[in-house]
Amino acid sequence: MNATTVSRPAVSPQPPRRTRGRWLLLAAVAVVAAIAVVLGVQWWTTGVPPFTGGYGDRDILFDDFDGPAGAAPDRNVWSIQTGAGGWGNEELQEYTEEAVELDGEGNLVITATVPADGSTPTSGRLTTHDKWSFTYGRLSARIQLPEGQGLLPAFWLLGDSIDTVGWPAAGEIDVVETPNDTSRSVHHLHGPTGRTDRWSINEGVNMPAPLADDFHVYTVEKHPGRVILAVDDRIVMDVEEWDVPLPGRWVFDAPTHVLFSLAVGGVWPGSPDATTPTETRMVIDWIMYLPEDQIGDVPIGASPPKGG
Ligand SMILES: [Ca+2]
Repeated sequence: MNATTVSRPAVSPQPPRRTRGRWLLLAAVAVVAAIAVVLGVQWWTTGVPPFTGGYGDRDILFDDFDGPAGAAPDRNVWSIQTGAGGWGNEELQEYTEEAVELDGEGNLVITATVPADGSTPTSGRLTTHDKWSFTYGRLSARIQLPEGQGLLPAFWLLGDSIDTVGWPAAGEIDVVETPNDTSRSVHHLHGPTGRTDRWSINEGVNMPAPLADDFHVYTVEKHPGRVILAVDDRIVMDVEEWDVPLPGRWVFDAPTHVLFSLAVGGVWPGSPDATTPTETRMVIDWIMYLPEDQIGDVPIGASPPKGG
């Protein structure tokens, strides 16, 4: 063996200053990129824009729908959605601005008009999307539902991520729907299975009297891994994350916004017929949100304290 002396270049214990600066810059860029990716993924999957802290949850939403007859509901909270085209369910109506208005007596009214001559029905749909949403807590609305062949009134929630991940990945909670008649209330949760498929949990509950006869309080409560629905003080659905059929995913621990709609026709209720009234009204007296920590002893289905 030949003992050779390998001459190595002198290695300084620290990289030269310029190299170190470059590494620091690279590291900083990597950290910023990682944060951007995390925030972007969060925005994409939950619909919550970064740095907003998840709008909604800390705010009490209460709308008594006071205002002059014919006025639109508060534009800071509500957007009226318009248009025809079936809305994904082959619905017949065209949603118009005029179909959604305050009645001057403290109610928000959606009017469905089904012309006897068979021309296009008109109706209304409104949402809090991009204006108000909540992740956890209790949301209630006092509503007098309409009924009639081909009518589908609904109080429902969609995940705020609907614009990015689409349906059913964003999740849908149907607090109450009553296709055609109101002797029975129908309730659904819809979520994603795989990339495009959906899971559904459905409940139909017979009512002692038609819901259309009077106002009732419809409630959704969202807690981590749990959704509860109620008609007045009666719990009609109580679903936990574990109840979702595998490989379905639970997507409700994320912000959801509110929709009220009165659809006409379509794949579920079927078309209106000669028995359908020319004009029907879905009347909403109030909507109220309580954050989780303020539910306390307030019984489910309770009305808000009046006055003020
Ligand atoms: Ca009211």
